[in-house]
Amino acid sequence: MIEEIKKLVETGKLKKIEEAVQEALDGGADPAEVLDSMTGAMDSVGEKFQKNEIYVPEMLVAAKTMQRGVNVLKPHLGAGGVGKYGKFVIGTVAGDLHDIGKNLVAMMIESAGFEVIDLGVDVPAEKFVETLKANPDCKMVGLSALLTTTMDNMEATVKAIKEAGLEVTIMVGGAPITQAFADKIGANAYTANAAAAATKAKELAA
Ligand code: B1M
Repeated sequence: MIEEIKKLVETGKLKKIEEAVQEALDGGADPAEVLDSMTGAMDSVGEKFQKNEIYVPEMLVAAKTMQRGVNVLKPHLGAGGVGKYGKFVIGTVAGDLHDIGKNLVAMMIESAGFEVIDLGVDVPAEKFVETLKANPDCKMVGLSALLTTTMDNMEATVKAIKEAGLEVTIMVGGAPITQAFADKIGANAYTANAAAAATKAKELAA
């Protein structure tokens, strides 16, 4: 079943994914394992794209298929006391339209007990600053980037937040981001995946 879910995402079978995920859950599959299979599918989609075996439209359908699968999974990925750790602003940095990973991070952080303010994708540095100023009780912000070309915009966003004098904890992540890059740009924390981001956010908020 797990293998079938992976294949459905890889091949963008939009109409079949919800039923397949539901069936797997009903059959006792571990929700985290189902999520891993879909994430793995996106990795192989990325590899095929790189080899010119598929193109942007196929990549997009695979992404939509995964989103639908994640929606079925969402209620099963754990829930905490909403907002007990305060607010958490999150967004994908300017120039970057990738949001599956960011959405997963937002979901896990919300489940961990934060009130999430999701600014979406292609978020200019000024929008992060503006939102944090409008929410002075918010002490944490998360930036996501999936393109090597938008890593600079992540750096510029960190700089803008600091220059605005905002005392917030800045968390960063996304496929091309590393601990070394996070250190270089002055972010407070880097995590490699959504579950680790939620654990780290709780740790830093405590
Ligand atoms: Co794009 N794309 N894409 N794409 N795409 C990549 C990223 C790429 C690696 C594919 C490849 O070539 N192998 C490549 C980037 C190469 C590079 O920069 N070196 C690439 C490219 C080139 C492009 C375009 C330029 C293609 C084009 O138009 N020619 C274009 C750029 C558009 C833009 O952003 N301006 C583009 C477009 C797209 C689509 C729109 C078609 C679609 C995105 C749809 C969407 O997101 N709604 C898409 C997709 C689907 C991908 C791949 C295949 C999958 C991404 C994904 O969703 N992964 C991707 C290849 C890959 O990553 N293997 C690729 C699953 C997701 C769960 O993982 O997002 O990594 P991820 O998130 C993880 C962690 O990174 C981490 O936790 C998440 C969950 O555990 N994480 C954080 C993420 N944010 C975090 C924040 C944190 C902490 C952890 O703290 C705050």
